[in-house]
Amino acid sequence: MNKIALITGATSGIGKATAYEFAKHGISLILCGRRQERLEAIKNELSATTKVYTLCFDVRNRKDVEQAIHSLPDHFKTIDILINNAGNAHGLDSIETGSIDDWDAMMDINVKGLLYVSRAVIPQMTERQAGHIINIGSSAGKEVYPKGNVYCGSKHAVLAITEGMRIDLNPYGIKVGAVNPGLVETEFSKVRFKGEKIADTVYKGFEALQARDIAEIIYFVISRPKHVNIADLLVFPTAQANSTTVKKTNF
Ligand code: NDP
Ligand code: 8X3
Repeated sequence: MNKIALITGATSGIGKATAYEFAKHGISLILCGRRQERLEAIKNELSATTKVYTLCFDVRNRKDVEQAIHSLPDHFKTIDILINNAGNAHGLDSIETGSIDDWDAMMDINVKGLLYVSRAVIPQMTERQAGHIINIGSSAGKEVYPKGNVYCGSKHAVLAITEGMRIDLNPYGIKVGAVNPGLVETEFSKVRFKGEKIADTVYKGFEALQARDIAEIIYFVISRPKHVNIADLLVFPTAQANSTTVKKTNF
């Protein structure tokens, strides 16, 4: 596929798996994240398969986002596909004891970071009247679970923003949609629980989704014919029925 995709959060989990999946299909890649050494390692691996450019920045920093996108060389400036994936949960606490730093991180990264990147990338799409944006939401954007409060709020916001983008970008023929996974075994819980032991138990006792499952779905979404836009997609592991119902065996 002769296209260029920009993926945020490409150093780990769903974003990294999407980079490998897209590379298989010959899509040129702009890979973003804060961990430069990981970006370099992925670039080294994938450069044999496709063209790769890396951008190291924190999506929370509006100036850095703008500078990074504007610094792209001419042959990477035409971004056909934007995967807004960077994000995490920080903490799992009841609202009355929640950490305000965690709340700031989730709103700044999952919501404002997604907006900063989108605002920097969209104008070249509207100019060309072409493009495809996929926002990685979550089952947490459809259903609130105990102690999920602010993370769920950030993902509900991602879904509202996705709908707003689809309406506003409709005159330009730009596709916009959300992919909303349930439990995916990535570094997500290590980040949420700040390296505490409980993170190791989250995906135990059932077969969780893997990052490559979501990457394959994202490739399916971006490879539909021009007239087909998958607007919203919810995917659970078979063992999961909703945010609070997961069939687990003892472990
Ligand atoms: P990972 O922790 O494995 O990956 C998160 C990615 O986001 C990393 O590449 C990280 O890169 C990047 N990132 C985090 N903070 C920032 C920041 N401030 N600036 C730039 N990049 C940042 O988790 P997942 O792959 O699971 O998460 C990817 C997305 O999927 C998130 O939006 C998450 O909410 C969503 N999701 C995850 C689910 C799950 O169960 N795992 C389920 C549903 C949705 P770096 O640290 O290098 O900056
Ligand atoms: C990640 C899924 O259920 O851990 O968005 O919040 S969950």
